[in-house]
Amino acid sequence: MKKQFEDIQIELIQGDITKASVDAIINAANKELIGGGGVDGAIRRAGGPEVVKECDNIRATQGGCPTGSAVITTGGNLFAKHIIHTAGPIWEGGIKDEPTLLSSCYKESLFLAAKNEINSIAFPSISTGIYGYPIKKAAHVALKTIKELAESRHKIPTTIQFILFDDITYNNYVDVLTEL
Ligand code: AR6
Repeated sequence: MKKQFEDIQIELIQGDITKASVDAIINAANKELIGGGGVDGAIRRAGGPEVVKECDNIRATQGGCPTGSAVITTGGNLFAKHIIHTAGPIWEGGIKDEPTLLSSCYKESLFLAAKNEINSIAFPSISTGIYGYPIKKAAHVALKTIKELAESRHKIPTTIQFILFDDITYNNYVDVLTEL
C-alpha cells in the first residue's frame, strides 16, 4: 500500500528489511548497541563485521544510543549504504512516556537521514517485537509522526518504506494508514 503526505511517499511492504533497496535501513536496536535478536540480529548478520565494529566504536566513544535517539553506521554488506540504529522504548503499559519516546525514534532517525543526504529509507516496526509495544498503537505513533513532519515541511527523506515482517503487523499498519 502507498500513500502520499505532501511530497513524502509512504510505502507499506511485507518482507525482510535486510533486502531493502533503499539508501538506509533503520535498525530497532537497544540503547547499549550490543546487538540482540529480532530485526537487530538479522541486520547485524546481513551487514557483517563492519557494522558490529562501528556500533562497538559508538558505544566506546559515546556510551551507546539512549532510548528515542539514533546513530548512523555503514550498511556493510547490505544493499543499503547506511544503517540508522534507534532504540525504541520497552512497553510498560503506556505510563512511562512510551508514545513520546517511540515518536522520537522516528523523528531522530528521519532527521539523521536528512542530515546525511539520504533520500530513501526503510523502517521496521520499532518496539513491537521483543519490546512488546502493542502493534496498532505503535503503528499510529509511527505513521502520525511522519504525517506531521511532512505537513510541517520538515526536510526528511522523500521515500519512506515500512518493511513489515508478518501478516499481523502489516495488516495493522495498513488499517492505520488507511484512516490517517
Ligand atoms: N525484517 C523486518 N522486520 C523484522 C525482521 C526482518 N528481517 N525480523 C524481525 N522483524 P524486534 P523491538 C520484525 O523484536 O521490539 C533486539 O534484541 C519483528 O517481527 O526486532 O524493538 C534488540 O537488540 C517485529 O515486528 O524489535 C533490542 O534488544 C519488529 O521487527 C530489542 O530486540 C520489531 O521486533 C528491540 O525490540
